[in-house]
Amino acid sequence: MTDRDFGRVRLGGGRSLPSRRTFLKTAQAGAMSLLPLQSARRAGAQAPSPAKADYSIRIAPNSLEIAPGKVIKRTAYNGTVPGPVLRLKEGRPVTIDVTNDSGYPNLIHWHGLMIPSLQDGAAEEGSPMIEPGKSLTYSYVPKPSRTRWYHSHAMAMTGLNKSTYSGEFGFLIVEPAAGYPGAYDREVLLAAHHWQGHGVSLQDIKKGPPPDNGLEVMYDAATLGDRMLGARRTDPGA
Ligand SMILES: [Cu+2]
Repeated sequence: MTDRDFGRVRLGGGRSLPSRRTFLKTAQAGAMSLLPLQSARRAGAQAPSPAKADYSIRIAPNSLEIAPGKVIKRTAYNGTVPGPVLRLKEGRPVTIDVTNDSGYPNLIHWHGLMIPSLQDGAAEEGSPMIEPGKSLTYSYVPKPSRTRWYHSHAMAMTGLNKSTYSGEFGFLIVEPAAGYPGAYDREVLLAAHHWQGHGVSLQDIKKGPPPDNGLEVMYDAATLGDRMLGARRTDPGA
């Protein structure tokens, strides 16, 4: 990790977590930068609005009919599961606004990227949580290239109707700086997912005392894309 890799996390409500690099710059500027800010505040001036992010993601609940009469509740990114495809370029800085309307503390993890901990979207690595109703801007330089995914890193624990259980994930593609190394005709992105998980003990699903009493998760439905697997086709002649 180098200084160049440090980005900045902006929290909704004007709070800011400066990176080491930003902090050093601010410290060097010293009182020179503080004075105009205080003057502006006294005058009631508004802080300049931050530049528009490259991507915006809103985490919010919605529902989807995955088969006739079969409606699932989910928590989607911009209303869809998987969320919007994020197609980034290796080495090109990106900013992503995330608004948390999921109803619980949340954050997004950018899976498999070598980026600073503050931007990584994993609380156990030091990334900040986004409280309900708040926003945060992630800013980092994506690397290395590969097809990956981004997903909630909120701990669902026994709440099997939140976080990745409820559909908070999407494709994260980091294109190589030098272009694609291979040739293909078409790119198809398919996401499989299980829905409506509920915990069952092995005693519930096996006859007799099980070798252990671990808690298993069972699901009511599975989808490929937006379609439920095993749903009866309704078109005539099927
Ligand atoms: Cu991950």
